[in-house]
Amino acid sequence: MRLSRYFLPVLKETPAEARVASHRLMLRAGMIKQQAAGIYSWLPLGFRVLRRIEQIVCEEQIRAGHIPMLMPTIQSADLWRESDRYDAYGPEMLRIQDRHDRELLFGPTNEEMITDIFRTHVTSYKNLPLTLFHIQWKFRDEIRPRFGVMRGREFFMKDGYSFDLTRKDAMHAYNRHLVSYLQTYERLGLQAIPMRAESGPIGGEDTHEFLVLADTGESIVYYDSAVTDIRLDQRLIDYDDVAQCQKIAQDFTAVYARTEETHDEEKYAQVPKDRQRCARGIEVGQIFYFGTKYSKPMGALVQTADGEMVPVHMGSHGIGVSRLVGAIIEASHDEKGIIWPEEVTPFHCGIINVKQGDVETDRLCDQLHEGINRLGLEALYDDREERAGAKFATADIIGLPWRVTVGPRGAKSGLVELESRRTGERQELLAEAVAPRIAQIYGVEQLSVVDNV
Ligand code: 5CA
Repeated sequence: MRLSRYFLPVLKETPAEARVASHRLMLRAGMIKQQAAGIYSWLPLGFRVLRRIEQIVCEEQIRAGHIPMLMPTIQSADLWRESDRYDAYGPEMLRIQDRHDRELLFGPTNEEMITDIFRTHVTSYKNLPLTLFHIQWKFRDEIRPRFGVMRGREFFMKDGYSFDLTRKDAMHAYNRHLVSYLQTYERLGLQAIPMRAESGPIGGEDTHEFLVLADTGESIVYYDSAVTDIRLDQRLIDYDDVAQCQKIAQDFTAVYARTEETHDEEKYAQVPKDRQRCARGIEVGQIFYFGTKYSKPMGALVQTADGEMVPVHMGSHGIGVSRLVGAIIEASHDEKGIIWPEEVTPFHCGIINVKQGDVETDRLCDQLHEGINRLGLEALYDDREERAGAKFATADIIGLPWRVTVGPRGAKSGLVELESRRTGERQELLAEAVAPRIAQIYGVEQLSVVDNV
């Protein structure tokens, strides 16, 4: 992509309203534009990152055996009356009336709708276990939308709903989600810690939030520092293996880690003093088991092997996809700008032409650009008639992990410079070696799981 033909409205000034790094950098890097409090347009660069995160979240759900679908954003109030949540949800719910005065709402979550789909089509234990998920926009009329996309009113969420015959089976769905979430965050370059939490309006007794530690996080958390040393051995996970998922979930959840709302001073006192930590974190996901809270009142019954009709056991499991964009930036930036992890970067690399108009330099840049494209990778080629300094500043803000700099001196002998945004390490190499090197860094031969759906 040639920057001269792209849409990248980078801001020179730091916007006054942005108080945390991710919000500031997303505005400065031309990723988002606020349209109303907590409501944003995703400009092309931001949209690319959002899509990449969505893709990874989707792939990991499919890997865990969960099935993608799509439900609408607008829901009928009557459905929420069946579960008794229409009034209970309060002012956070955006209520809408259509031209026939029918009551609708912009969905803040989808437990009722998925239960309705389930009761319409599933009647037997033979169809269980089942987990359906979608990745869709939600609206919650938050009293204090802030920090950009981190606490929006309109936000993008992966929400999955599990259906099982028994509580025991439902606990496997819970553990399976816990493990798949750890895997997802790890792929995104984040360490997220599962912490015992409160269930709020979703309901249920068992619930864990996933927190990324960050000074700018909105949640206060207490934990035993040993929890940050536990590692997932990614290659060995078999999501159908009940005992294995349970073991991994237990390894993580047995260590003290709780949000402020569920913090227990007595239990915390048993953690060795030198391992006690109180910190702030960003909640990037939450899993719930709430049994028959929705299936009972809404009549989502299944027949058991004995012919008995019983309400199905349910859980719901959410990942804050748009919030993750902010969380990743909070975890990965420096004073100059964003530093994208390779897994979610909007472009694989940048090409900087330090002397636009110089025949040799232009030609080499064109060659590089095409060579990278040909391997199925995407480069953002800064071909603007701008000073080199301005191009470097833009590159620093938008934070592509790899940058190829092409100048007239090197161009004479076919040499360019490859620089890592994270370490600042530079390496001079022949222009024809660049595309294969970038391909190697990204392991382009890997196939995406979603291609097989
Ligand atoms: N139905 C359940 C799970 S499917 C549910 O709605 N869970 S939730 O309320 O915990 O939301 C799931 C995730 O969405 C949260 O962990 C958080 O990462 C994200 N989220 C929630 N509210 C907002 C918001 N106002 N702005 C951005 N992300 C949000």
